[in-house]
Amino acid sequence: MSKRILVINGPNLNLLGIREPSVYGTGTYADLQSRIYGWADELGVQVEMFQSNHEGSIIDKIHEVFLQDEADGIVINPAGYTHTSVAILDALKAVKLPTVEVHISDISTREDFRKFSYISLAAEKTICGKGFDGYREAMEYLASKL
Ligand code: CA2
Repeated sequence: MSKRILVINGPNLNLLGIREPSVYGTGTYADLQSRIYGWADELGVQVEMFQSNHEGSIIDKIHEVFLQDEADGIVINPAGYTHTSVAILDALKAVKLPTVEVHISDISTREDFRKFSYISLAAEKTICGKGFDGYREAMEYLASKL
């Protein structure tokens, strides 16, 4: 059976392409979805995409795929929760699914408050500053590892 990857995008990423194109590019969330589904076909993996603006919904989704055995690995861009959420970190540590963290921008060269990521403490790998292609790199990593 082909491997199953859950791609989670956090708050405000549904607005991609609408504001801040100099930071996040001009592609919309729908563009990101179609690229990710295309990469999944190329890599021979199944992908589910989930976006939420709510911390608890993201935690519930992580629990759900673990408890119902619906994913073999997780790609997550926690957006603003990257820098605040011990609760998402705890959820990822609890389920122990191989996780890759992705950021469209390079958080290491932006404001100081973006330099620390709670999520990195649970992620096997963090990919920053590669735009949408960072998601592909994360999917390739999980596809070759799983
Ligand atoms: O670079 C990334 O992918 C981030 O995770 C994006 C988050 C930011 O809080 C992180 O520090 C880095 C913000 C996503 C907000 O997305 C927007 C989309 C359109 C317009 C405005 C914001």
